Amino acid sequence: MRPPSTSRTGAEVLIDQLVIHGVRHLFCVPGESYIAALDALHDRPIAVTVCRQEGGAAMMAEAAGKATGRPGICFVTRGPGATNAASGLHVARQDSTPMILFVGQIAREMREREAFQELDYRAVFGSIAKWVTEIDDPARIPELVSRAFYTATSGRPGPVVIALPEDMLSERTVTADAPAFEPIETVPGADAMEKLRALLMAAQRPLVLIGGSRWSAQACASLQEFAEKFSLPVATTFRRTHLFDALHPCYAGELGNGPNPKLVARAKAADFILLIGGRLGELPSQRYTVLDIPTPRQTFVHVHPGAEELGRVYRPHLGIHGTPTAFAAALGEWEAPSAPPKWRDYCSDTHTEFMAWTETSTPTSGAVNVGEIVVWLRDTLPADAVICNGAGNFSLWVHRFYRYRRFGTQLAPCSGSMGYGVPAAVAMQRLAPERTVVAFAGDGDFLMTGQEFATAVQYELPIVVVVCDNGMYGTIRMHQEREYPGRVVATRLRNPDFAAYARAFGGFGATVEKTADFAQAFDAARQSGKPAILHLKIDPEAITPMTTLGAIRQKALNEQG
Ligand SMILES: Cc1ncc(C[n+]2csc(CCOP(=O)(O)OP(=O)(O)O)c2C)c(N)n1
Ligand SMILES: [Mg+2]
Repeated sequence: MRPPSTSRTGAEVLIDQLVIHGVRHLFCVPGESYIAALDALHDRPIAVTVCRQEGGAAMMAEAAGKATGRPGICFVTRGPGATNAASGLHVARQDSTPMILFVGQIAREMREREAFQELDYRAVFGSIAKWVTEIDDPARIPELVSRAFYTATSGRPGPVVIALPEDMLSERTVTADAPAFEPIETVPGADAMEKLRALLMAAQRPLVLIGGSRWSAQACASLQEFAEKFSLPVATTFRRTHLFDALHPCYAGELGNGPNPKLVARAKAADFILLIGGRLGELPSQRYTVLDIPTPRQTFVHVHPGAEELGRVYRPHLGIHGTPTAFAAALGEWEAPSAPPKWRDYCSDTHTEFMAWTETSTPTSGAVNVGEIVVWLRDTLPADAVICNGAGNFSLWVHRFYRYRRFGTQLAPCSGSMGYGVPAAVAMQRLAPERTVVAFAGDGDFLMTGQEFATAVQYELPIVVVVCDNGMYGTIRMHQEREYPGRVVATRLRNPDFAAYARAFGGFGATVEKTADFAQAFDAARQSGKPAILHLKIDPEAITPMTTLGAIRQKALNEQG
């Protein structure tokens, strides 16, 4: 840390603080508004990833935050840079991910004239971010940046936005650094843990649901041990599948989009639900049908790191304010029950149902079956491979068949944001060059941030992007056929040759027209050592693992009479 007597620019103070807070990577699109901060990065130990669009940069920072539990850092320029970054900021908000977005701002003396690209960031990001501020005085950078790290990581994590007036960054100041932040645990009280045990032991059909953020490999292991001791079925919520080993005999499956109907039935029939870390939002709650609002009919215990989340939607019978990490550690201290719990068979039946649901892909229309490809990858990839994806029906096959086995092997937007897979993969591979990183994307999904493939090429990141091309915004077409059968508007897509796109960017590209050709294409992609795109030609009829587009349309037409 610098002694307080050394004079530095605001930008130098800022970047020194980031180093002190443990930042090793940041993601950005440059702008003249924060050129001084870029200069301060020139000789400081932070790896900079320059991106092609701020939405991609912000999603990369969000993914880094999700993967590490520490704030992902993004730098963008004012007005257009900041508004482009909003897409990644929103993922951080909905997914409870710590993230800090730094935005270059016009010089202080020009404020309130709507100077070039001037925006009022407090107003613009007020309902997305946990906190928005603008730093006027370079001497206060240590204080406000420290607060940003605490705010982004504490309670329910989320995004923070800090605007940096250009002239403030180049002003010299004498100020002392703030020490490194320490994420704060909220530890559940012994009282609450005792009450929980009594409620659990009175149950007949208990179910544990886990989700949200603030987990760790250690917490997942402790929770797994607890589930084992008590023979408890554990389901993960939408896109939090990596929190529990899919092959563990207590795993019940993912309560998400397109879930196993048997799991939904079990959740609805449970007489005791222990929800740890998540909010049970619209998708995992199956459009708010699993728990009644405000008073669930099941005995409902809610454990959440954000005090304001407890009782916000569902009134818990017992609310426990605690981080999943601290709560899992507390569960780890529990003695096993004196006799095998009465729900032991119910637990193993639930796991058997999960295994049957995910064992082999369902038949689909066309020559490429995404489910079979996912099954092949799950049997082939190392256990620590990271699977990334964005939003679209293609992801139904990924989530259903992959069987994530380890903490940190999934990067997917609970917020349902298209375009997430490629930037998440770029960020992950940048953070962990030794790991295998695969991104699944739809044809619509891919081109929302597909230009970040150039970032993968620039940094020589050998990600493999699997583009599931069905020539449409399939999810929306599915809804269209359901609600307005046969009336297709704005969902057809005329696509480029995605393999040629990859090659044009300097990567590896291959087209896959039959399921059986995938393995060879994947191996060739890995052997090339380059970022790769595998372009899968999907029959548009193959709209979900369960049905075809034609069947959906016919059903809707029949219903209309
Ligand atoms: C940023 C964003 N814009 C729009 C949507 C609405 N939306 C959800 S899925 C979808 C279509 C996805 O198409 P594609 O990526 O081709 O996947 P498919 O459903 O065809 O498999 C759209 C437009 C969204 N979720 N996110
Ligand atoms: Mg599509």
